[in-house]
Amino acid sequence: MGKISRRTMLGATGGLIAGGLLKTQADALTVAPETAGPQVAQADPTKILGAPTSQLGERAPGEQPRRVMGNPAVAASSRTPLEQLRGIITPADLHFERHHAGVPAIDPDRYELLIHGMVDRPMTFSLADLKRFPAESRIGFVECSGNGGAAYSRNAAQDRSPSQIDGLLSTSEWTGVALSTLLREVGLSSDATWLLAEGGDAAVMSRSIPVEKALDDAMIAYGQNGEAIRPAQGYPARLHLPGWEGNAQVKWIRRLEASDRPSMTREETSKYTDPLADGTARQFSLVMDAKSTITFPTFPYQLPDTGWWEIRGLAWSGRGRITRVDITTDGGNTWVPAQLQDTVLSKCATRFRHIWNWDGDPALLMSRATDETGYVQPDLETLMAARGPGTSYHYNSIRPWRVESDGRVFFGPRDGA
Ligand SMILES: Nc1nc2c(c(=O)[nH]1)N[C@H]1C(S)=C(S)[C@@H](COP(=O)(O)O)O[C@H]1N2
Ligand SMILES: [Mo]
Repeated sequence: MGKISRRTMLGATGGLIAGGLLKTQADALTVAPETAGPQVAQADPTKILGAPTSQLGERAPGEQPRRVMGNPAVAASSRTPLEQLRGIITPADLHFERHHAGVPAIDPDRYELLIHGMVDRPMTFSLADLKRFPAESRIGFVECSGNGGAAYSRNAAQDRSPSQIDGLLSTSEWTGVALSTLLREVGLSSDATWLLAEGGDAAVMSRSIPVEKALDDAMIAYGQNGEAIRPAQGYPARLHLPGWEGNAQVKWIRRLEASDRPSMTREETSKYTDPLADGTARQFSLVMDAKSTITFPTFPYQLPDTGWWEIRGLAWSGRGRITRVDITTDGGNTWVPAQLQDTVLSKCATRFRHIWNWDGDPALLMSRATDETGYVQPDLETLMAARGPGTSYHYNSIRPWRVESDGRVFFGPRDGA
């Protein structure tokens, strides 16, 4: 890095004025580009007037993160590029998508949410009605309970990035009306114990939600990161259930029916149940267990150099706050606490960091999350012993990332294979 002296600084500024580059306001206007948008990078940006203001901002030309997806024609999901993001918030246009029958186009003026069943006053709410109630905002993650399936194997593919493994996870600030507010409005019966939540898409996605959760922190959300919720996230309104599996957070929500039993829909009988090692299956495993993954350094990155590197990652739990994340750089022989980035929120992605001096030897990096209930993220063997080999949901085992001596990073504990 070259040294900057006060003299050269003054010289640069002096040159701009002495060269008479911008003499008048009119000159300034002629050099200003007509529209905003990606600008050709200038060798010396101090020598030319910058782009004017615009109505809609754009990303820098060299910063164009994209959702990770397979064949776009048939893909029913796209993943958040976790390793390309900073902090905890997912930009709305990079929020992962999972839909079972496409993204419906819903006219916000004709949208209605019906709440009926075991209530005193069945009612429909327009979008304007929903917005008129006292609003609340909370930052929380949504994670598909199928997230991480690629890691649930002793022979998992090694050329996988964090987003390819765990990219069905995103965090937004959700704004809407507390579901408890709407249930008070309709006079929910004290005998009601479940709500059937139904979406207005071609899948007519339907899930049974315990009233306890509905009255606790459930929200009918119409806002995402400060603007209207995106079509892929459920425009004009979705059910947000902080910390619970993505599937139950019904998008494009059009109906809630109060009942004294679960409806046993397809999504909670044939799907979204977890086979267990003893041959039975568990149902309504709605809470997301604590989980974490390193997002740097990870595949496909290659560390160019030995020395100091900051290990970075995300941890989250559906039960509350993350209280600690431990890091190992020697394959689990020693664990040390990572630094958690303030502010740590309940049922929200939490950023962790750990400074590491890489000596050039092969290293096995892992992170292990603990939440405020004392729950500790299990390793793969422990999880497999509980769940058995069958395909399932809720794959939250510790993610190992292997650094080879040439600096390349791969998923999984073993090399070669
Ligand atoms: N109506 C409806 N709601 C739905 C779905 C759907 O297909 N239709 N998919 C569910 C699944 S499986 C997940 S993981 C989350 C994904 O939410 P997102 O696309 O906003 O990330 O929405 C859930 N809500
Ligand atoms: Mo999902």
